[in-house]
Amino acid sequence: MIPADHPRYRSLVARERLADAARDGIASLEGLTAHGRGEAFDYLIGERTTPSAAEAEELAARLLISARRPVISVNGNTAALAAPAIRDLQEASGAAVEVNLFHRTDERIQRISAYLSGQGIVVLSGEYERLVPLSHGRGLCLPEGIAAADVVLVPLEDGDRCEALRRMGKIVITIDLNPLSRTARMATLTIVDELTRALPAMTEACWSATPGDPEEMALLIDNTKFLREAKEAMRRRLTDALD
Ligand code: PTJ
Repeated sequence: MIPADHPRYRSLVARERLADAARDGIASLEGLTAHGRGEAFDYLIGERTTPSAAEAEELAARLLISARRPVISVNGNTAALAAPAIRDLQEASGAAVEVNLFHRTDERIQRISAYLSGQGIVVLSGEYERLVPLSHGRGLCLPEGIAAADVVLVPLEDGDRCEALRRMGKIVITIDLNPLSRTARMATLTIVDELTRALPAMTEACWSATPGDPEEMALLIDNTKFLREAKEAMRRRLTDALD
């Protein structure tokens, strides 16, 4: 039992949730280490949403509500940490939700889909096909889901798939606390913020955003600006810590 007045309460609860999800076969064991990397970068950015990330979240919301076929790709960590927030974002954006895993087994796909459905999320189902040009499990996706999407949100992603989706002509939005990662550099738009802060901010923005042409919006996005601002925020925190 984690005491609510513990100074690291939020972080301890997230860890406990992920550990439980790993025991239940939802999160992968590798997902636990990926979370640790995310926490380290969150420390560096001050465990807050920077103004630059807030701007990226608004842009992402606008892309999602403007898309012809928006899809949210959900992996084990995202399901474990943020199922209610995914449900709210699905409602606000009208996006389809596809379970898509790096450490892929049919059993995990089933377990995560059942868990998300139980949380009120409408989850795509069907026969996965190798429609993303990648040799590992992430090449498999749903013809009516990621394969047909024009805008894909891929939180906590791996760089290869992000790059492959871009090569397929899709607009790719990621949420990744590491602004140096390949994913962060390959995406059309990177939100450098913690998943459970970013998703509710996007949902709120969806309700008030005005739709436009996603292709035109994407052309105007300067993702390197968002990455530079995140790195600058981290550098400032480290510099201040030296004083
Ligand atoms: O469930 P699976 O099998 O699909 O596997 C999921 C993981 C996350 C294990 C898989 O996609 C993976 O290995 O991802 P990476 O390559 O470790 O990338 C995850 C990125 O997300 C890293 O750059 C982390 O810093 C970042 N990250 C981790 N936790 C969070 C995060 N970013 C935002 N919020 C978080 N909570």
